[in-house]
Amino acid sequence: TQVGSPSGAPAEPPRRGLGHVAPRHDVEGFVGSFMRELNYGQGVSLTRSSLNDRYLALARTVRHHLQSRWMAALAQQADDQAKTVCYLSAEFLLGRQLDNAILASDLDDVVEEGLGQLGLSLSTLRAQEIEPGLGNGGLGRLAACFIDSLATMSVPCVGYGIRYEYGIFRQSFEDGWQREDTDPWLALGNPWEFPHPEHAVTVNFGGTTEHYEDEDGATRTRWLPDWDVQGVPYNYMVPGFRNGRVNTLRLWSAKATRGFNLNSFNAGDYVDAVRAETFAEKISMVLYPEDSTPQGKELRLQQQYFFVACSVHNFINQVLPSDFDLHKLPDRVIFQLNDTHPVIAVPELMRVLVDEKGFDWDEAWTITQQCFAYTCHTLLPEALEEWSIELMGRLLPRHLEIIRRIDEEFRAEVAAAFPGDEAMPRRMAIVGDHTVRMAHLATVAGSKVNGVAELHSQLLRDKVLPDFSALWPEKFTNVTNGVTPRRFLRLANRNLSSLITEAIGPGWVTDLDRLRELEPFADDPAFRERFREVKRLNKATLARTLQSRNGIEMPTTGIVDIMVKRLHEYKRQTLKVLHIVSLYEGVVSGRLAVEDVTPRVFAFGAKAAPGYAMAKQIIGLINAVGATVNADPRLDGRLTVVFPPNYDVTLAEKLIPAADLSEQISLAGKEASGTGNMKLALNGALTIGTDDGANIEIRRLVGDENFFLFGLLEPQVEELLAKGYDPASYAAADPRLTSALDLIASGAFTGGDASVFSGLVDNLLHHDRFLALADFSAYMEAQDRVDAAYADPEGWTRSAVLNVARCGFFSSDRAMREYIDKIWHAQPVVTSL
Ligand code: 6GP
Repeated sequence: TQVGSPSGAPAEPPRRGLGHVAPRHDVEGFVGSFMRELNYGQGVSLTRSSLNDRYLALARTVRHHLQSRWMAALAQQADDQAKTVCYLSAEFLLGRQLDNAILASDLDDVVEEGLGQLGLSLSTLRAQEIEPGLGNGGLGRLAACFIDSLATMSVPCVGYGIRYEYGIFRQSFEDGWQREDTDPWLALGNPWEFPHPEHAVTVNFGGTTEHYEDEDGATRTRWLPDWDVQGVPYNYMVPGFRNGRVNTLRLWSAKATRGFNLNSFNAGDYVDAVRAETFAEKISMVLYPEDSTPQGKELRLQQQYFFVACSVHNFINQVLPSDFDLHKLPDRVIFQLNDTHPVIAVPELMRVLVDEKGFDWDEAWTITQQCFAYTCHTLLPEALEEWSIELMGRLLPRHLEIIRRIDEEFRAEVAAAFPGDEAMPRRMAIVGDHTVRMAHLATVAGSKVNGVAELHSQLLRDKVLPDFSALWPEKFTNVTNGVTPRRFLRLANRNLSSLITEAIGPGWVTDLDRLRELEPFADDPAFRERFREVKRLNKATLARTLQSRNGIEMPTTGIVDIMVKRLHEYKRQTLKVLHIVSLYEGVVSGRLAVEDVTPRVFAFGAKAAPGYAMAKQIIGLINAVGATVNADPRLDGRLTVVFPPNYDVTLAEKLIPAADLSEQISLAGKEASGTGNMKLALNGALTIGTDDGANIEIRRLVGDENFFLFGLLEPQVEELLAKGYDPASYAAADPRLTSALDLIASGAFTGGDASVFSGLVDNLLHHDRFLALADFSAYMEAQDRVDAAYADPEGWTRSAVLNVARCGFFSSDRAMREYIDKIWHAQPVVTSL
């Protein structure tokens, strides 16, 4: 057997036990190691060191503990010949690494005490870490939760993605309008990655293909590309929770195959000298700031093929032993396609098997179909990626040929299964008139296709891919999303974690169903009082964070009402704004007595895709309404809008534990799952939500009486749209809605300038694609129920405790078990600590 080095490639035969020295797990060992990192890693003395020096030294000291397990895990994985989950994802939204590494290696006390002896504070150093923003939202964060769970469950997994030099843009507000700046997250050094340039992979693009006869007289194809780049792997450690397991996340960075042009340089043409480098490196330069709506950009297809080609090559040629029999590939790997972004891996594996490894087409196709599975994360038709045939042919001519052959054979299969139905093969085609439909390719190639919550999986079968589910009903399945309890409860909410552990012991961290044992405590007044104390502390922490991060004043009394997610019309931040405007309008018009208004803090966090004009308008509106409402003395400080810019994982970890109320108000049938809804419920927030995505499952588990349901159901939405939706009639029917819209349209929030939001109001009155006005009255009524419930602190706390106790199902550990059972059939490996 061969032993993989962390880069995946074997160096020399193993001599087990001689490979590494384990670091000491005590304060003295920690202090010595920290000082060595500071002195000899950073080259500074403690007294002369900067904050960044100290942070880097701390991170490197902590990482020793993971590295030592990482090496052992990789050696063992090669020995075990275990099946590996290769999670292919264009996004991994990791969040900060330091605290998770300390937690995973059980170093909390050692680090606190060690730093204390040196006169340093952990909280100051941890604030120095810049989070890697390598994802847009839910899809990328889910990938990060999944790899955390797989490591914690000792399942061999490699996450494969892109090391974007600039992650999701930095958001700031200028006069309330979103401004985007680059995110130079690598500028101060990144102690969490390990580059392995010696294992760079060459990735080809463009050119043509040619047919030739091999020695056996068979016709084969070769690709004659006309340009290439290199993919350099950067490895990240993915530690399991105190189980000795460390998996790998391998992110690829693009580099020019040849260095700069010395002749041009010597001739003084510096721009030309670096042209090739710039051209190559742009591929991994920046994360597309899109969420759910891809732009048909050539660079995006380059990015997708780039990381997927590197990953397939790495697994087959560098991770597997060199004598591995590729006929057995399905025993050793499953490539999980995180939405359509990595689907070009399907023709790539075919190309590798047929063109490079000499397999017959049919044999290769049988293997390929067993090696892939596809998860869909959306229902918006505009988010199902299609690539123009012209672009695909120009960039990846061999892949287009392969896709065409897969498509032809598939259409023949459909025609045979449904004789006489000519429309069906056309509807199901992978290659349409002008485009290649990546979701169809993924469905044809995947051994399984899954949605991410029950309703989503059902709509995927019934509405998005109905023909496919008629052809292959057994291919379709559901795995409801989950979130990692390590980051989003144990680390983000230490106060609640301690309270839970005190009540039921520490086992819940890796077995979240055990939160059920908290149920009886919901009826214990003393426990409820401590639970409220936890919320109070978390609100105070949030208020301090907002103050120091953005100079924002946040009251700490009243309902903390939180809506955090990407800005999108289907998520309906506008509905939330209409609620706020209506309360405000009620008070200033005298319809509501101010003392009858329940004090609330409305907290938003949301980035809008830079090209999404309406989303940016909505951000402007939230800020304009906030500025007016917060400053109006007639409200007596009862309503406060806070909208800290640049919502990211780090901020989420502060907002979520402080929440009383979780806003999950998407139009029914549009939110595939949601995962923020799970994090908030697990942290003791009650949900006000529609019958959509995972809300449905949350409500079923926590009980109707502990959830504020409102709004149209998915079939009612369909019905209303079919018979013709007239938003203006809804506005006319509810005077509160008329007044709220009038107030916005009047310029009351824009210093009298009525033009600023006239487009937004017009759009609501005349289009309102996501039926915000149709759900307004029901939403207001549900908010009245919220106020009434909050007036009874004991009842509210009881509900909050029950939300925590009953949401253990939403652990990503459970989601991973389901993927393993239904889709991957991988096994955990035994890891010795
Ligand atoms: C998101 C879905 O919008 C969200 O509902 C879900 O919880 C999350 O994926 C994880 O499954 N989808 C995306 O972020 C996306 O880009 C193409 O979909």
